Amino acid sequence: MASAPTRDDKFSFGLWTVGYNGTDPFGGPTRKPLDVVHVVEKLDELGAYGLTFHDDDLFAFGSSDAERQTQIDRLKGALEATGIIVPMVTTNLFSAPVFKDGGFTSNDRQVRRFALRKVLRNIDLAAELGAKTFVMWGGREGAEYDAAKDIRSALERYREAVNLLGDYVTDKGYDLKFAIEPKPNEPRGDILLPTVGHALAFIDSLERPELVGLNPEVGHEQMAGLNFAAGIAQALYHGKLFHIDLNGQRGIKYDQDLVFGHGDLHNAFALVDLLENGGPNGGPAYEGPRHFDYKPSRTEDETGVWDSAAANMRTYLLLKERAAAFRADPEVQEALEAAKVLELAQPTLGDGESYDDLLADRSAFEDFDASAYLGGKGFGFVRLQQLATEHVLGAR
Ligand SMILES: [Mn+2]
Repeated sequence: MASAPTRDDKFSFGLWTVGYNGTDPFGGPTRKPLDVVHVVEKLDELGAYGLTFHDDDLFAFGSSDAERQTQIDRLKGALEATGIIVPMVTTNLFSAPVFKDGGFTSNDRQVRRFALRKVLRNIDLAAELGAKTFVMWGGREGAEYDAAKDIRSALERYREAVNLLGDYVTDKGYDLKFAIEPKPNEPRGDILLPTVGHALAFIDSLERPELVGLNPEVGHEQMAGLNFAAGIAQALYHGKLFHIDLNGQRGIKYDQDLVFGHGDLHNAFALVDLLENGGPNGGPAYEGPRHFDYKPSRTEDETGVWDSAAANMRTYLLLKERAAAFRADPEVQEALEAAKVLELAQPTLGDGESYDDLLADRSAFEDFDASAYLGGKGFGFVRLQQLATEHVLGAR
């Protein structure tokens, strides 16, 4: 049952994930801080290939240049010693008090200028470390009160910021793309670009849309009651799945950041099936990092931290194995055929057919027996879903 993870699986973890000390709004830390060198060594031991981080995860907000450089050098040493890479870097524009009304979209113009400088500095570091993706999660870009934020101005400032960053990486010649991470709420009452769909429309308005894609997170879409696998399918459809945050969430509530698969397991199965088997020739539809953005529960000690890190990867690989078995099952193939799943790929109009041709086609309307659908012509979608369930449970 599923082999151990290897570098080829492209599993990566945020430094803030395994490094989460258990603090929540109702209680302080339950674990001591983890050193970055130790984290890199443990992730290497567990079979991951990448580490990601916010600037403030590596060196505390307000660090001197010397303190910052010491931490960067320590990280570089650990990367060199292990072969772990940094596929993605992101900037913390949410923890420090200065960002209490956001970074790029704070009502305070001086804060917006400071936020841009913080990000530009971190983009230089991302490029220096060879990261290919720069994630932007605007957790504080939002509001609690409708009168307090002019949403159209806020979106225009967001756009101004991302356009500037696009100019910067282009002028510097950096091989770096941006990935916007939507989230509906928390910490703000309402966050700008709350879902995959909102972010896709925003990206279309940018001066360099080709540089900007998405970093959707399982729990964030599910907090809005949305189907994550379906959102990922649309991101892929628009060529905008630049990165992905895998975790678990149980319904519409606070952001749980559970282990991948410890929430909606059916949707996690559909997601892995899509990522691994949804490509044009049945192969992977997505080639980037399988990045885990989860939080080890505050009930766990350090053993529990590494057990949960390993659980993310193992669950992903088990689902990948189950998805392959699902696709290979002749009964599934027959059920897919009966459900006309493949027929949806066939254009509705014939080659070169016009609306005049359609209007002239009596079989499409006058002679079409729509009444046959009452009591007949079922699709068998439930049978198909049960086959999927049986594969998830290892019963087939
Ligand atoms: Mn989350």
